[in-house]
Amino acid sequence: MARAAERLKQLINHLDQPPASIKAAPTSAATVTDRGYPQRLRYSFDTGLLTPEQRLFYEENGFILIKNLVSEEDISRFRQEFERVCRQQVKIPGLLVMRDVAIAKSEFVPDQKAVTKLQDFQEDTELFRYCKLPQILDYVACFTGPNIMAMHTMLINKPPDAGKKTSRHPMHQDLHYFPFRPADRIVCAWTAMEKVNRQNGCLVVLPGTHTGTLQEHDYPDWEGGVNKMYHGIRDYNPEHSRVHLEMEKGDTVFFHPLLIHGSGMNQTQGFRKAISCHYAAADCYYIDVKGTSQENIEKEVNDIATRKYGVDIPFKDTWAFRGRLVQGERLTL
Ligand SMILES: O=C(O)CCC(=O)C(=O)O
Repeated sequence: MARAAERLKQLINHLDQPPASIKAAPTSAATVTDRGYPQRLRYSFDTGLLTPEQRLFYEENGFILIKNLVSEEDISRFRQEFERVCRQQVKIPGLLVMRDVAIAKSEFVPDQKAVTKLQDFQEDTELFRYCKLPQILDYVACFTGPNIMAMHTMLINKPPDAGKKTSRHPMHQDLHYFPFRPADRIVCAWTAMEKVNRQNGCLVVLPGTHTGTLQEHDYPDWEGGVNKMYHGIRDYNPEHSRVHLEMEKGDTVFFHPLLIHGSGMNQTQGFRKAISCHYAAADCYYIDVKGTSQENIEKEVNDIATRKYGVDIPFKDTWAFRGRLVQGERLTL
């Protein structure tokens, strides 16, 4: 076994390319040799952290789960900060507080609808500490390279479902939301803030779908209603194999922005919390989404930005404005 791993490591070292040529290489992770190994590793870099097996797993599946990466103490500090935000004890510039369409039962503020998500917490020093945790960034660099921007931050608080199934998150690809590329240099880190399982609505992923293309997204036609900005893929193969990512508190999954994923209904009485950040290589570039399937999300984000700031802000500027350098040098993003 050890010899096989060593041989695989040599093979990977041999096949690895510097970042510039990897970006340009017209390869596919689906190309395999007769030994079953990818000929070229497209989705990750050898920084010395991931084992050859872990890299191959990500190449083939589009995600990798790392156990016990974030400490109890950090998670409890993030929880406390979340609670302070919900109780409106702090006011964070730019923070978007999203509430469930159907659930009028809040954890901390009883007369309010449940907070389902905090988005854009880049100005909250305590929550943003998550995005800068060295042990997270060490893994992120395996997918982005050394210059890293934190582009999109969320604390997701899936409430107990009130019977309308609104706590579900439809199957989607995160790239739908992003006007920057290349997709392979973007990665999401998602950390369970408590035990997550099928009962409380863990993440569900369709392994290998990161090798596909960006699909059309829109609001699903759900009877009980859909939360704001929860777009889903219009059409995907329901027969595709699925993995339910059951995780312990502190476990972290890293996944590719084309990986089709979502999460189920929360059938428990507790709120299911997770904290996450999308990172991108600082030398990613913005694209114009006019005329593409992303026009609908561009319009929705622009409307929110106009309401919030009272001026028209181009889609890519809403990202440039929220993005923060967390390692290395800020380049094109
Ligand atoms: O945490 C969840 O339930 C799903 C989160 C997610 O996929 C997203 O917000 O893009």
